[in-house]
Amino acid sequence: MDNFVHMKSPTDIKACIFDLDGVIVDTAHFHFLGWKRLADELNIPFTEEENEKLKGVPRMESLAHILGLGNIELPESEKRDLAIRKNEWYKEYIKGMDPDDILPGVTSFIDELHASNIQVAIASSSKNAGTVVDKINYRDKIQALVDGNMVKKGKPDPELFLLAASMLNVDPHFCVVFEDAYSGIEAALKAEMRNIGIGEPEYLNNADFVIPGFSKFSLTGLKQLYLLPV
Ligand code: B16
Ligand code: MG
Repeated sequence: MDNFVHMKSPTDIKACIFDLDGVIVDTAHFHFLGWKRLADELNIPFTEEENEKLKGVPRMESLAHILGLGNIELPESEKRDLAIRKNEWYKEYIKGMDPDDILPGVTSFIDELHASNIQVAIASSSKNAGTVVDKINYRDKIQALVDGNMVKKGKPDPELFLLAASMLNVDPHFCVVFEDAYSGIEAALKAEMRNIGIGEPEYLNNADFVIPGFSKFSLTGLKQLYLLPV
């Protein structure tokens, strides 16, 4: 934790920006299943631990990482075909999703933010983010959605988060990012936003703070972490 950054931070939170896959819903697991299936077909060893490095990372970069594990070099057209296959499997996996798939405590935390006039956005590297948001009926819960179709660079580049802040018309220093991916926390740090890792501290050692999930989390708890008045 870098206290110097926090001391410079404004004493207010005006917006919370949520990652989607692995934070609001457990689609991170479906991404893993898709990549694992592809890696198995290519005889590339690929574990859940290795997959941690791919969380938040855009599709083509994720594929390049997996091919690198197997020392496989392919022409662009073949890489595109493989990425399309993984994406078709992923779309199949998310087909049956509905609001019951929202992770525990997320909606009540977001409702609490709205009640305190804190704006809410989703910023996801995924080009499928809009589909997932529709499946869980979340359009009305957010003031902005930024996805992988809207930016040139995905996480760890800060572009997604900076675009979300500008769509909300909020200075990045007044934003808090919630992320399950190391690459996502990197993006938040580059955007100079406060950030909370969701998951295991072991994998999120770059985050300001790490929590296991939202079931026991509240706005008061968030403010206390940053020593803000409650
Ligand atoms: P797609 P997030 C990220 O979404 C996923 O974590 C990552 O595993 C995936 O490769 C990336 O989106 C691209 O997704 O292939 O659907 O465009 O975590 O930023 O919400
Ligand atoms: Mg994620």
